[in-house]
Amino acid sequence: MIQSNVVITGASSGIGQSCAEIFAENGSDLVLWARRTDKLVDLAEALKSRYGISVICQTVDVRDNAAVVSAVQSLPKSLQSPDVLINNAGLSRGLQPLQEGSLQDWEEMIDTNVKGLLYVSRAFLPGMIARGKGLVVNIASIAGRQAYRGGNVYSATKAAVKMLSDSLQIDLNGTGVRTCNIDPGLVETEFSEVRFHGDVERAAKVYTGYEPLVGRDIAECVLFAATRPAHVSIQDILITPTAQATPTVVHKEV
Ligand code: NDP
Ligand code: 8X3
Repeated sequence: MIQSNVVITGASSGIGQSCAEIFAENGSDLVLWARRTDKLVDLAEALKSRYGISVICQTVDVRDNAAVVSAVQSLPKSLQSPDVLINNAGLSRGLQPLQEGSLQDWEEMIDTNVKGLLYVSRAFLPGMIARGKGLVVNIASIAGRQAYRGGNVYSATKAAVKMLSDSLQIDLNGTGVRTCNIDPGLVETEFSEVRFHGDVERAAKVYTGYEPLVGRDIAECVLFAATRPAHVSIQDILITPTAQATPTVVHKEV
């Protein structure tokens, strides 16, 4: 059991939901953010009754800095400087070559994955630094390490996340606040359904012919980083399915 409070962005599905579950199992109190309030509330009710923890749900679009700041300010003081902040909210849209890309898709990815992560970090970090402890986890991606066909803007946002994680290592050095960057490969979540604008069949094909990661695999990495002793910093994790070597080299049984 760990005594901590944990803020998770993008907790309404996938990796964020798994993080909520694993920290709840370990006795942490939670602050859950996403846009889909109904999903957050259902998850919160289940976790509260199963584990007796406290959960605050906040409907926040991380692209809206005013909403981010106001959500943080409305939290009880102790939760404004959490033990763990998980910057997980993010998405990809489309897989077209750059020359055919949709500006709307690009803006949504950049505003969420990069600017949203910055807004959330800017709002929570001063409190965490004042406490002199805490962990920021940034969920980046293998896509930020290597380009693949059609990944262009999504990959660029995740390379930006990785660079922001590296920058935080330096900016937070000496403050007691740690940073962990996690680069997952293929994880079966709502990710591909969102990427393909609701095309469920196309999304399902991304995860067939091999055993993909599940949200829990990533949540276990986050929990591991969060439960190291204070002198240990897990800076960087690359985690893929065993069948995946690079973003595009994936061994599939057909
Ligand atoms: P999901 O689509 O299942 O979850 C994405 C989460 O982000 C949802 O809870 C969604 O909630 C939230 N979200 C999206 N946009 C916003 C927004 N503007 N404001 C607040 N919340 C938002 O996908 P994953 O769980 O897979 O994705 C989680 C993270 O992991 C993302 O950053 C993704 O890029 C990254 N990742 C995923 C991989 C994969 O293969 N699945 C691999 C590598 C990285 P709601 O819609 O309710 O707002
Ligand atoms: C998600 C993994 O390879 O589909 O970040 O881009 S990938």
